[in-house]
Amino acid sequence: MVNKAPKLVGNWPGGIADLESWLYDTLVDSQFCAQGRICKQNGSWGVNDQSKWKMDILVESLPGGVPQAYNAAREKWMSLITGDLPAVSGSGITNQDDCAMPYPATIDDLHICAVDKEIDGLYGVLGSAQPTNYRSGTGTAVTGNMVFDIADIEWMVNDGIWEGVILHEMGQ
Ligand SMILES: [Ca+2]
Repeated sequence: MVNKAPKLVGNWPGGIADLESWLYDTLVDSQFCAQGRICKQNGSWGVNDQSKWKMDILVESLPGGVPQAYNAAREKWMSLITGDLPAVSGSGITNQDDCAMPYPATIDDLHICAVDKEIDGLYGVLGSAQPTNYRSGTGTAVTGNMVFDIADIEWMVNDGIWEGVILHEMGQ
């Protein structure tokens, strides 16, 4: 959980605007989506790529959300994490996350569901994130769930900290 904290801005070497230059996988529309939401996923979602550590994301935004920022944060994490982990069968995971899309058949290497919700209005709580499933043995995260307060997204975008906050929460 994060509260409004200007110090978040300075936590990311290179600056938040530089994140756009990391992008190499665009977002596409998801097949399943709750009414009134904008649902996106990375183009390589569900693909088993053993050449690198990969994060798959579902972003289920409300109007006013900024799904592209999640992809920028995702690719920043992918650039920071080296190696590869064993893929995990998504059908073996029984606890559902907050997303309308089900898990992919293959999770390689980490699957994150990010949704916008009404939480507590402007400021206060901005969002929260937690791992929801782990690999047996190594204990590395397989799935995670992120929630952001739709009331806070506009000012975070305007202040230039939105991507930084997502990055911070993905690291939880
Ligand atoms: Ca809030």
